[in-house]
Amino acid sequence: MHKSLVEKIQSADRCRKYKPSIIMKKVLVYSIVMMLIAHIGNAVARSKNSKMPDQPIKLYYLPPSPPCRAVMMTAKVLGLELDLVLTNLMEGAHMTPEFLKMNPQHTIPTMDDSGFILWESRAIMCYLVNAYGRDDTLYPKNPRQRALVDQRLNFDLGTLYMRYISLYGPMIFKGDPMDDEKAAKLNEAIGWFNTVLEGRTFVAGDNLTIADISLIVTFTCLDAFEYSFSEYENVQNWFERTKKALEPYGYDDIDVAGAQMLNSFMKNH
Ligand SMILES: N[C@@H](CCC(=O)N[C@@H](CS)C(=O)NCC(=O)O)C(=O)O
Repeated sequence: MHKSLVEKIQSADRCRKYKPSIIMKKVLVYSIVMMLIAHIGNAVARSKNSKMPDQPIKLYYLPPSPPCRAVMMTAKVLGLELDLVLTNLMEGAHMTPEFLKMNPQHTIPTMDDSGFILWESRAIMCYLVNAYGRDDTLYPKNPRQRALVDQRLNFDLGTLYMRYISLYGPMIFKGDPMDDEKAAKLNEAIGWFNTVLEGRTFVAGDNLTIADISLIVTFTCLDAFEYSFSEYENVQNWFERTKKALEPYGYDDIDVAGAQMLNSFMKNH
């Protein structure tokens, strides 16, 4: 059956009338589909490249604690969100059955990354870079470069921080006076560190690593306690450089603020 001329004209008119809007709809649907594809593509790329944890990492901490401050600044440099769980040592929050089940050594910082529990600040810092670092600059994969970072971390754990806490622990927590013999031991360690820094920008080379972050918290405390180390020129220059490098990553809010809390704690004894 042939359409009548009138019907043909009406049909053509309908086409003219609706064609632009159909095209617009198609363009709209196409754009939405393309946007969705791009969005999903970006999300996939993000999840592939940026290695972010599925949920914020829990960190049991207390603001003045030097090893907690080192972990918190490392997380900031890595762009990691932390779920900070205030753990009041003075109230025994680290001695509860739940805490001891997690960390029988009852120390902070303690980390819980979706059920993976870790303590010892330097081990946590290494883990965070290994697991979530976009690159390895903070903790190099090259065996010799990594060995230098490890050596500095071990020097901090076994020597520098030990001597610092042996001097300042009794002063902060018991109100003891300065012990000159312990101060001399601390100065000896600072002197070794001064020699290691000769000709270096940061402790293990040309760029900031977790060893700098671990070591600076001790010097931030000494600075807050007005313990002079300016005669160690390399240390003083490294301290200024590292402070600057960490300024965008909470140096003032995390490290200086925490050290000042310890200082007022000591003074109020
Ligand atoms: N070497 C450990 C030291 C941890 C540590 O001694 N933390 C203190 C607070 S700054 C603590 O938890 N003290 C409570 C306790 O030992 O019971 C680290 O770097 O994480």
